[in-house]
Amino acid sequence: MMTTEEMYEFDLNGYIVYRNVLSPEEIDKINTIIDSAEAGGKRKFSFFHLDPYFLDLMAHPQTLAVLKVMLGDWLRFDHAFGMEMSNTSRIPEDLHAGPLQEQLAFFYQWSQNQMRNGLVKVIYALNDVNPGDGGFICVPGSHKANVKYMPKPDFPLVVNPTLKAGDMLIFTEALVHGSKPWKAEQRRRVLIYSYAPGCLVWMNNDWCEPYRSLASTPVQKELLRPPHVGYCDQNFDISDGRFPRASIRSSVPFPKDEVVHSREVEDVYKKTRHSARLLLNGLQELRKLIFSS
Ligand SMILES: O=C(O)CCC(=O)C(=O)O
Repeated sequence: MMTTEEMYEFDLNGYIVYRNVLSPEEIDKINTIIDSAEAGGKRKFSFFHLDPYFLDLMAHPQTLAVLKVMLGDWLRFDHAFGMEMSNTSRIPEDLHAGPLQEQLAFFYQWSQNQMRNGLVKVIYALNDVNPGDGGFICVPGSHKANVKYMPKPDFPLVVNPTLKAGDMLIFTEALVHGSKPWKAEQRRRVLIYSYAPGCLVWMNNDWCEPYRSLASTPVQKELLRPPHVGYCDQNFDISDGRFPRASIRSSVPFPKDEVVHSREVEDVYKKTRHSARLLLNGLQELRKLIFSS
């Protein structure tokens, strides 16, 4: 969930910081995995395949509770990558994204007393970001901009949020954002997870395919499902020729366990209905035999 103050802040700025989401032990663990696989060292790097822990992090309960407010009950995971910068990296300053970009995958809207987002990104900071260090920058409020204009990174309204290692920054891709070269002695390393409403995909969904079989919890499985309107899944049955009912999966998937329950109930219901049909057919055959003899 998000408090009213948090919603107000996110609505005003287009991003929000949650403090101390990852413990020092978790940060050590992440860095050890990345270092031992020699996966870091690049401006953008892949890490998701390195350890099942990264699937657990995808389904972090505190993060999901916030994302449910931003993306609705059927949210899905889209893709993830890491970023690393040192003060010798040659990283061009950049600002990009903004409202209604990327074939409308980036949007922010508030209607019917509810926040609605397209793609949303979660940045886990693995080191402190002090004022002026560089890294993530954005133009607060630009997710609601009405004038088509892409400011330069030295635009006076650009901010470079300060973070502590373990903090989580969530932003809507409708926000104009980007990077500034890194100035601090200590290198910058972040993990970035992207999420979307259930029916929206940004990254080609083949990206998620290798991880589906590795998902170890119902919530992880739900997050990795291909994009579609949440309740319309493969259980959608039109074999009886009737117009499909959109209530086949009526309960929302997570973070509660109810989806497992509803799927099990649905499976039992289908099997029972099938057996009942077979029994009925058998009885009719029997009846024919009795009355024709
Ligand atoms: O954190 C950064 O340096 C920039 C991240 C970014 O631009 C993005 O994920 O689209």
